[in-house]
Amino acid sequence: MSLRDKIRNHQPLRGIFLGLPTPMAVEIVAGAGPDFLCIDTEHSPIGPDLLTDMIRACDLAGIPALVRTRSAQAFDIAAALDAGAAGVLIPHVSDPETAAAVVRAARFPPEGCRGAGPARSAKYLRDIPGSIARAARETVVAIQIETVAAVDRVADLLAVPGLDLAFIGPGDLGVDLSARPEREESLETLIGTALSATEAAQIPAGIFTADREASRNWLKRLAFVIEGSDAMHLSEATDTAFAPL
Ligand code: 3PY
Ligand code: MG
Repeated sequence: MSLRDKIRNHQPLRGIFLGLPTPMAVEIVAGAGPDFLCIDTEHSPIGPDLLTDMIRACDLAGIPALVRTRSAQAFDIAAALDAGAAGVLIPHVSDPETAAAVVRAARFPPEGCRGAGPARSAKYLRDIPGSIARAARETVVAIQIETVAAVDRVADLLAVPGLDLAFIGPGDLGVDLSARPEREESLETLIGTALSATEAAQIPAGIFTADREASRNWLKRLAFVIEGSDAMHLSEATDTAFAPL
């Protein structure tokens, strides 16, 4: 079953962000058995060449690769999907116009205007019709709700056709909230507002969390969690292993 179908079926999914710029990180983290991996090009030095090799490593491990794009720009979305990603996670989508542009960039006609070409996803020109049909069935389009503006317009955002997942970024949402002294709600209240809207709109929701216990709790309400990153787990493991004797 494709990752998109699992998301649609609300099958509980746990993934990890990958920011270490090497396919070796994919191989190491894949060994832990995540349901998907999310290669993070927003907060890492992973460029297009390396991105392709890291997606290849995910394919070899049999684990679907999402790519968190550097931006909501069409060329960043096309680069990830052409390289063979199962889907894209777009950071900082705060208005319906941007969400609609993301869907247009990620989907082939008639839903969007993604360009067809001799990419890895199209087996280098050998299978353009097949790749278009596969994309229509399987490409995951996910947006991050991680600004106060996004929560304020969350119902409008989620009304944009073609979205598969709304992913809450508590880190950036908290940073944005703390820069707005006029706003009296807590971070938890904002997250609650966003999640209630996803439930009302019947759009699957996910969230980032740094630790296992929080993840266990979120999975009682949501079916999609990204639990830390490779660098985060490496630092924690190293701190524990190298604690003073
Ligand atoms: C955030 O918390 O801001 C994130 O982007 C996590 O994915
Ligand atoms: Mg963020």
